[in-house]
Amino acid sequence: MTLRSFSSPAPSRRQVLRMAGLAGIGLSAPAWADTTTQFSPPLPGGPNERPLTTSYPTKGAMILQRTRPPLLETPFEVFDQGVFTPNDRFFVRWHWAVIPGSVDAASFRLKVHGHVNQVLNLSLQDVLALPRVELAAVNQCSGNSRGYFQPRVPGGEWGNGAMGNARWTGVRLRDVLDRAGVKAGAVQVRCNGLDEPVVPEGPDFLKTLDVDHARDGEVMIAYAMNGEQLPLLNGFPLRLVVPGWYSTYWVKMLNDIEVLDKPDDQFWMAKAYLIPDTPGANVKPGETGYKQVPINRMVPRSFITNLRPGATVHAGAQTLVRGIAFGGGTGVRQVDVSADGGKTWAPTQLGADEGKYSFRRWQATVALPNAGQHVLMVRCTNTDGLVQPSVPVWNPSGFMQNVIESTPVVVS
Ligand SMILES: Nc1nc2c(c(=O)[nH]1)N[C@H]1C(S)=C(S)[C@@H](COP(=O)(O)O)O[C@H]1N2
Ligand SMILES: [Mo]
Repeated sequence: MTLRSFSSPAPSRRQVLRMAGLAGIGLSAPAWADTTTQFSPPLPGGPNERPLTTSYPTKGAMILQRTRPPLLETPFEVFDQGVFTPNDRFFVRWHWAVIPGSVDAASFRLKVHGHVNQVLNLSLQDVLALPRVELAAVNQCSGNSRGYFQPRVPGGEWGNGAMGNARWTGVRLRDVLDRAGVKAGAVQVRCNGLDEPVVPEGPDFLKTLDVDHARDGEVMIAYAMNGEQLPLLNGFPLRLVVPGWYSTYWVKMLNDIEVLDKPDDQFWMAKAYLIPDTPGANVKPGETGYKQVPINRMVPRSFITNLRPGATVHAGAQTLVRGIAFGGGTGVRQVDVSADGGKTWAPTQLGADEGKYSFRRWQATVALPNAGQHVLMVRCTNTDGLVQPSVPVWNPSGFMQNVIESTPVVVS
């Protein structure tokens, strides 16, 4: 467990006002003319070109996946720069396009209601006054890498950049629930944000955790990432952080928490974000009749970040290979590399441990004595002993991909 309480004073009134000011930016749809001329690498089923955009507020160059609602992917080279993903390059994903263009920090309220002793209407000051906790955790979309699924599946066709790692600061969800007083018989906790469906019949985006999970002391309501307020597009002023779980549960612009006395049966829990209840969430294309469960904990992944597919390296030299790994629902035990297409593996050296839910850097040197085509591979084993599969994951929603990545290189 890496949660550490802080005794430093709560942010000053000036800081809170600055939060309000910075959030007052508009969310205009980007003009296509603003996209730069750089493109991200093609996906197997297309498109061959995904433009970079710089026209979203508080964001640097991002791969434009969709404009309404905004889906922005982190260009992969960003992951080579450090273990934390900068806020201005952190990916963005929303389900509905009605997203407030500004949030007033002074009048914002977080409501806690339902199966509780006392309804709460907390101001940001009230939230900031609760014990402060900090935790590094990977935020990864369930559909990260969906664009590589073959056969192709519908959905946001992400490359590998629908993930990011940040140091989150906030308060325990448990502490907020305890202030309201959860009544006996409560079973789940449902979270809602300020965004809304574009049509009245559309199901509002709501996500729900079991009450024991919500009260585990790790699930937090974050008001800062990497030491700064949340960018509006990443959920200003408050978002849920559910360490080790896919980011569909990490509700942004969180303003409503409802304690339920029966299991949530609304669309986003009962119909969407279900995975096959099979090992690794795998099924065969066309297969039917399997049981489904809500997606939950992440699985281990690892990536080479300093060599792009097709990179040229010098024959005979010791080649530095480095990257990132994460254990998913738990920490990284080991990261191995292979320079012979997976026949033999060698351990890598792990970087600083930022906590079990964080990215972990790794590096190794590999000898590539012979000229020609080679395939480098990297494989993470987590502290539960779970290891990445050598065969790609497949399911009709394109969730939970974590195949061992292959990076072809040319030795010359
Ligand atoms: N309010 C709200 N929160 C949300 C969503 C949403 O549509 N609305 N999408 C979820 C999904 S599926 C993802 S992948 C993450 C993305 O978080 P990010 O945009 O901060 O990277 O937000 C989650 N939280
Ligand atoms: Mo997602």
